[in-house]
Amino acid sequence: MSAMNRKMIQTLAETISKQVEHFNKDEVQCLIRAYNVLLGEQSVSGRAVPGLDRGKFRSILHNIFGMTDDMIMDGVFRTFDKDNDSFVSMKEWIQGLSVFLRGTLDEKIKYCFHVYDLNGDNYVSREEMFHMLKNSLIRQPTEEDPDEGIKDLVEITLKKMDHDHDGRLSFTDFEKSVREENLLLEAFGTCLPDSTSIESFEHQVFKEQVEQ
Ligand SMILES: [Ca+2]
Ligand SMILES: [Ca+2]
Repeated sequence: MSAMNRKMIQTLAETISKQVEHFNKDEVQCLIRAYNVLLGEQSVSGRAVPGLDRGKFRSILHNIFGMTDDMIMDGVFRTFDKDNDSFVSMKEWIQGLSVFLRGTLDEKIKYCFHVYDLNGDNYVSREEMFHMLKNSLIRQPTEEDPDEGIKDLVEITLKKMDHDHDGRLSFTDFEKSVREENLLLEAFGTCLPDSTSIESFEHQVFKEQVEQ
């Protein structure tokens, strides 16, 4: 497997930077290099791989961005993997990071909704809310039926967010709720990085730009 040369990276960065909102050409070059390093670690066998697989991607989310919730990390993977081929390609990586690191509120609302819609039917159902909240809350060992508390929380959340009262959240319900109350953006689990991890990731990846 030959390393990509400088010229190739420049050409690629030129193309990709036109397709992403929040990175300039130099930043895209840095992100391509970082991607190749991460991918290189994966292809120890010497065979070319079509992208970052789920396991590798999850370890990046965990190690770099401090995520721990498997269900949420799978959702983030699904959201990055736009063509649904079970790999995050270079372009998907850069487009995904554009929202993940620097997205506008609009972009983040779409992103979070997609993460939370576990089965991809364009609704966040009672069951999906239950699974995610159950996963993210620490249970009280003294409670007789700990699921009851989570069921109550699902109903409270629905009451607040289900504007058309059909017992599930459509994108419109979700968007409206988050606009009214921004804290609801990550209502069902942390799926965006905090500012400290964004800063340290960007610092590490983009510092090469300065050193060159
Ligand atoms: Ca893909
Ligand atoms: Ca769903």
